Parts: sequence; structure tokens; C-alpha cells
Amino acid sequence: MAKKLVFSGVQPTGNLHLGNYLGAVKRFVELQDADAMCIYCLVDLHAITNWQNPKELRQNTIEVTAAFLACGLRKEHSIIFNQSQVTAHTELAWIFNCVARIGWLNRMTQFKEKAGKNRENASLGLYCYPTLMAADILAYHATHVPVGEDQKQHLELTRDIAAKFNNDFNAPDFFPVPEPIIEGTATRIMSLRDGTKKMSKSETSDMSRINLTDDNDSIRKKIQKAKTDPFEIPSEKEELVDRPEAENLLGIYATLANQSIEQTLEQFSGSDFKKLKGALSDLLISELEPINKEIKKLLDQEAYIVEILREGSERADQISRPILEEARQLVGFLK
Ligand code: AQP
Repeated sequence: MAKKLVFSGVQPTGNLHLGNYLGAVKRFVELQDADAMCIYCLVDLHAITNWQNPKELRQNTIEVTAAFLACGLRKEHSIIFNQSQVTAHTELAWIFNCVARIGWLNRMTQFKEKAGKNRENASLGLYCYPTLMAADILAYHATHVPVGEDQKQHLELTRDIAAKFNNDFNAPDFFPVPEPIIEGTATRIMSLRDGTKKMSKSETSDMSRINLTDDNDSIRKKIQKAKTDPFEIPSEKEELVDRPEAENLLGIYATLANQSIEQTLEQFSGSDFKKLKGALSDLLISELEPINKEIKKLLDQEAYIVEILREGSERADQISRPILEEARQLVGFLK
């Protein structure tokens, strides 16, 4: 059986937060340490679907790479690079723009959320974001894609594009239909200020998220001020329905403590949020403090980080170039 080939990406649009860490990067490290070939990408082409200050984009690319390394990704085990250095992504994305149907793209909820009311003024790139994402994955014939819950719909579109390309060009199995990996208790970490909204880099209030670069005092303060409700912690999971903030804090605790929600409820049932918040702050600090220190160290070694991305992009190019070439031939481009 062919070896697992894992691909995933993160936008260099700001500091990584706890949602990116638990929902994505921590899983990337686990997969890297299992027997899989892993390709992890700083998706700077996706980042510019919303305008980015060029200096900040460059700096964020360095910082997110530093965070990847601080979390445990290793260039010896994973290919780490920034998307814009490998041209197969954009070339294949164009082919996929011609394979995907407008009706498919019109159903994408992330576009609706991100474009908001000002839809006419959103970039065309934001609309085509999912076809570029399909190209990211399929340019490597990736078989598995670890992502948070919010990317599920885009993954389904990637699967549809792979199947339609194979069918349109009479090339059964040319693009593998990739499997999403969306598992565990942390696939959707919510905002600390509003348990119905996902924790996000672009949310204006910094109090809504825990950043990987937050110091211990900020972590304690943010958890202490996190929104809760006036009720005590229940004993049954069903009682968490309509209590999104409680569910979120308990879910984060369960993930960090490596236990189920049921075990976490057993530990805290009947107590108020003060006890949970204290224990959660301790757990967060013990998990994030070493990462935070390592990020700071790595940020003093910019040339080393740039070199990792350059090396990674060469390796990524070697894998994607022949796949793109074959796709070009299937489409009928003269060479
Ligand atoms: N709140 C979350 N819980 C679990 N997983 C999450 N992810 C993002 N937010 C959460 C996962 O992290 C990976 C990288 O995400 P991204 O940076 O490429 O884009 P995003 O999903 O748009 O993340 P943000 O932080 O919310 O950015 P903005 O604010 O710019 O939109 C993905 O696997 C994602 O599922």
C-alpha cells in the first residue's frame, strides 16, 4: 500500500493561537512522528486574499515558521516551505478554476463569512481560495490532510475537484481523493469572549484568544477574564448544550490533559469556574511556556529560518513538478 502523504497549510497572517495549535500544528507534529511523509506549508498566497502589509507578511512568515519549529516540526522529518516559492500551486489552481463549477464555490460558507456584507468588494482571490487549496493538496498527491473543523467544506470541494479532473480527462486515480483528518476534542476552539465564534487571528480583541507568544501573566489574565455563565459545572455532557463558553473551556482542558470530556466533567462537576480556570491556566502555561521561549530564541536566527524555507521549497518543487507536468499533458497543453 502507498505510504501516507500528509499535507497541510497555515496562513502567515499573524501570531498562531491556541486554535491553530491544538486544531492543526500539534497534530502536524504527531503525524510527523508517525510513519508518514509530511509537507507543511506557510500559505502566503492564501494570506493575500485579504490585503497584507508586505513587511508584515514577510515577518509573519518568519514568525509562523519559528512557531512551527518551536512546536516540534523538524526539517529532517517534514518539508517546511512557503507556498509562493513553488509555482505548481498557482499553475494547478488555474486548471482547477476551470474544473470546479461556480455553483460549488457559491456554497462555500467561509467565503460568505469572510466577505461579509461587503461581498462585491471582496477579492476574486478570496472567492477562489478553495481551488488554490485543492491545488496545494493535489500538487503532491497528498492522501491525508489534518485540519480544523472550519476547513471541512474546503476539503470536500478538493475531493470533488480531484474526482471531476480524473473523470474529465479520463485519468482514473490520477489525483488521489484525499482524506481529511479532523479528530479529537480540539477541532474547533472557540473565542474566549464569545463561545459561539471560532478563535481567530483576525478577531480584533486580543482577549479572545491565547497566542503562542503570550507570556504567563497574559495567559492567566485572559483565562481569568474568559466569558462563562452563572451555573456550576455539570456532571453530564448533555448538560453542556447551550453553554458554549463552558463547553469550550472544558474542551480545551480535556485536550491539554489528554483526557475525555467525560473525565474532565467528573473532575470538575459541582464546582464553579474559578477552579477550572486556575487549573486550565496552569496546564496552558506548562504546555506553552517552552514553546514561547523557543520561538523567541528562533526569532534571533532569521537566516536559519529563511534557509529552511528555501530548502523546503526545493524539495516541494521536486515532488510537485512531475505531477504538474503530467496534469498539463492530460489537459492537452502543447510543450
Ligand atoms: N479556532 C480553531 N480551532 C481549531 N482549529 C483551528 N484552525 C484555525 N482556527 C481554529 C485551524 O488552523 C489551521 C490554520 O488555519 P489558518 O491560519 O490557515 O486559517 P484560518 O482557519 O482562517 O485561521 P484563523 O486563525 O481563524 O485566521 P483568520 O482570522 O485570518 O481567518 C487550519 O487547519 C484551521 O482549520
